[in-house]
Amino acid sequence: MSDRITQLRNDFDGELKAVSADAGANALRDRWVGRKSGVITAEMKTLGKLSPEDRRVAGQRLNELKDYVEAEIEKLQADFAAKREAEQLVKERIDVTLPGRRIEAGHLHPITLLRQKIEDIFVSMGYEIEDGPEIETNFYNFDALNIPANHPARSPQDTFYINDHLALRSQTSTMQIHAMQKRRPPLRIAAPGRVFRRDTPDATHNPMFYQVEGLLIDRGITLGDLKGTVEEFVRRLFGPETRTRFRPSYFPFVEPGAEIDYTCFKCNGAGCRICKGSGWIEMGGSGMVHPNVLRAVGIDPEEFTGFAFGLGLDRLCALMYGLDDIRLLYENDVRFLEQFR
Ligand code: FA5
Repeated sequence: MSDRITQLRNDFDGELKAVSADAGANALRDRWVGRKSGVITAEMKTLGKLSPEDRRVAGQRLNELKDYVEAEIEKLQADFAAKREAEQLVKERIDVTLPGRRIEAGHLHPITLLRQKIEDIFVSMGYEIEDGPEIETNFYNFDALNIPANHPARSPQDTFYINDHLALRSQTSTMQIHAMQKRRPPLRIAAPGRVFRRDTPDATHNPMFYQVEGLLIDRGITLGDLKGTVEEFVRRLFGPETRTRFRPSYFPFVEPGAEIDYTCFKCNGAGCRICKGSGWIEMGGSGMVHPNVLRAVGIDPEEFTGFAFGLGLDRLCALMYGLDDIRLLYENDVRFLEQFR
């Protein structure tokens, strides 16, 4: 029996050496000390055939062998676990000296940047910034602005109607009426916002675009004040060299009315691709507020006069950044927008 137990231990040692993974260690334990069919368990069962003295000695040695087998397998499994952990540490090692990954922060849209710049200029000139509804009644869209019943601007071909009485505003001039209803003159407001027209989209037209309205009402305001204010605004936006010119034009809500041009910021008036060789760029409309508009909001045109102007932000933005199509501003292509961070 003694030789047999020595042989068993040698066999176990041989098998132990051949195990190379956790699963192998578990199988080895089942094979040697498994309760049902383990080699040592089976050997224990044969002890009954021995004499009492041999049984005691052999039993003791088999128990020692069992303890040995269990301890060796446990040691092997602990080795495997340590090896696994060491490998994992190498795999997951972090080089803390590497530079971090840059987090992409959001940024403002070019139209928003321009709008903020324009708002800052108006505030520095003593204007208050106003906001107002994008859906308006016919009173704000047309009647109060002295737009006659047969005017083409009222036609469904030009304006987005919601029903007979409501439409999307087609110009920020509607804000003049809200501002004058809210407060009494003297008043100075600038109102940037979105406007909507049934224009066919092309490089310089979009059905939704931005305007900013300026309005000043006080006693004794003249066309000279309008010109001085617009000239100062344009100089603050484009630099001290920029000049403006006024071309007579018609808008129902002003009298007289004028279109505003300014010297091209690119060529300074010499003529270039941006201003199509003319040296001038059109910025928007303006004029002295029509007496009928003042009357519509209960202001006496004999006592107060004022001027208003409305500028298109999209074309301004396109010109400033050298864009050849204003629709780029609304396509939400991040490759385009990322250039403005
Ligand atoms: C007006 O909208 C007047 N409310 C301006 C005004 C205000 C006159 C106060 C007098 C007193 P106009 O329709 O010309 O005017 O538009 C002004 C500017 O809006 C244009 O110069 C242009 O820059 C811009 N604009 C007009 N239509 C579009 C469009 N479809 N897409 C992009 N910009 C446009």
